Amino acid sequence: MVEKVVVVGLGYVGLPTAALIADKRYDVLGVDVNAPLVEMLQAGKCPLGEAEIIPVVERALHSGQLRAATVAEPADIFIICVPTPITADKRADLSMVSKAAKATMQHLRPGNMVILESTSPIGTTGDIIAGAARDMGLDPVIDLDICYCPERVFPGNTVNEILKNDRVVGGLTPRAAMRAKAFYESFCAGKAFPVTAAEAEFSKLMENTYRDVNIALANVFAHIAERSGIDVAKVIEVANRHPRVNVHTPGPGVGGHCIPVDPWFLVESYPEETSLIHQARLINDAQPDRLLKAARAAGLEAGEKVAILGAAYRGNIDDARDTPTEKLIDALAEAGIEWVTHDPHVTHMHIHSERPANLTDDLVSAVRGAAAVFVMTDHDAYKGLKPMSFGGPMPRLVIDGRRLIDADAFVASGVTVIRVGAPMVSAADIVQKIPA
Ligand code: SAJ
Repeated sequence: MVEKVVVVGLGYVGLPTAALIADKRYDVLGVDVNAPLVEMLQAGKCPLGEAEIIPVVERALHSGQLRAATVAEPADIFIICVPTPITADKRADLSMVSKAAKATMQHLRPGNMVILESTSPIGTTGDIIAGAARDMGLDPVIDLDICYCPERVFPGNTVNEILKNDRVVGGLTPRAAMRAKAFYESFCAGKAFPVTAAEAEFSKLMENTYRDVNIALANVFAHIAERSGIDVAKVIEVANRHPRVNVHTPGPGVGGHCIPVDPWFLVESYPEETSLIHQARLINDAQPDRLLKAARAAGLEAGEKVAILGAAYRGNIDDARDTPTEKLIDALAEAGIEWVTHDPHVTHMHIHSERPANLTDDLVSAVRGAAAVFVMTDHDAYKGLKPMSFGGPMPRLVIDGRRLIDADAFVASGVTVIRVGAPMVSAADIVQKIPA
């Protein structure tokens, strides 16, 4: 018998997951409260821009194995993939999980499996999902198999990551965990590791917090290097030759919908145990402001214009959610400096403060008249960037948050270059180094 799966939440994770499950000949219904999105899917079109996702989603839609609707239906398996953002005061906002749980529960029957994939504080599956089941008169342990199975998707490589990564499958009961393991292994090549739901919730938060703290450590190493006149990149390269060392890459801050958010879930629930995690968050969040302070110290003034290269939070993707560029824009606005943002991939960007991003995909017009250029995203388009790409008069300053540009060429063109984790270099420094 073909099992029916309902996926609630058709975003960056839910939609490709639904399509890949449909590809394995499950009967899949994707549900989302966003009516225009559902209409687009009903018309056979994929709303996501990632090249590998589009054919998978459109094939699933055209075959009829994947349908889309704004309301759920009875099914065998329910997967909840809705966002779990943080509030302005850094608390987990689980309202969408609660709403999705309630909407799902109306269709639940004994024997169903319910899986939460959204990143959540420890205990959420037991509290919210099992709680909603109880409210419907179902016993969450006897009548249902309730699980927490976190996604591990790296945007830009979504399809591969869903299909190939190992999974952690947490059950409220051992039976639920083993059922989830069989389900994920039926459409993923990766292995699924059964644990409890709380262990799986903690694992997801641990994975992303591990990354955030390591990036913060790399940023602190960069600060030390800037103070001591040493190039951190060179030191990281040799330090990483140690077999048990893997220093991460310092940068302009940490963006995306996960890493800057998830550690706060631990900080909120365990304030006394998480001073290291809290501090790492603050260090990473302060990076854009640090770059601006360095530029101000090098002479950037209020009333001047700057160009920001990169809106995306990471290289070669069109995703600008919680990007460090947003924090830079806010800091620029507060300093009375004007900005234009260039990005070859991002076409729209939501800024919480509602400030305009002034986005363009034309590099020459973006840098025209700019006193300084900030490199914020590691897009391939910026690798080895040379002065001639600016096509006109040079800015006084380039602040390279990603260590991407051809710094020597810019300095040779009279530009002062500030790089994360390296001493500032100006044309005057080079002249001084020329032996008499
Ligand atoms: N970054 C650095 N230095 C580094 C690595 C990253 O500054 O050494 C920055 C990036 O530029 C970016 C931010 O950190 O702004 C986050 O980037 P990321 O490479 O950690 O990628 P995400 O946020 O797209 O994906 C992460 C992944 N988690 C881990 O690698 C532990 C992914 O597997 C998760 O599925 C995803 O979070 C998620 O959805 O939770």
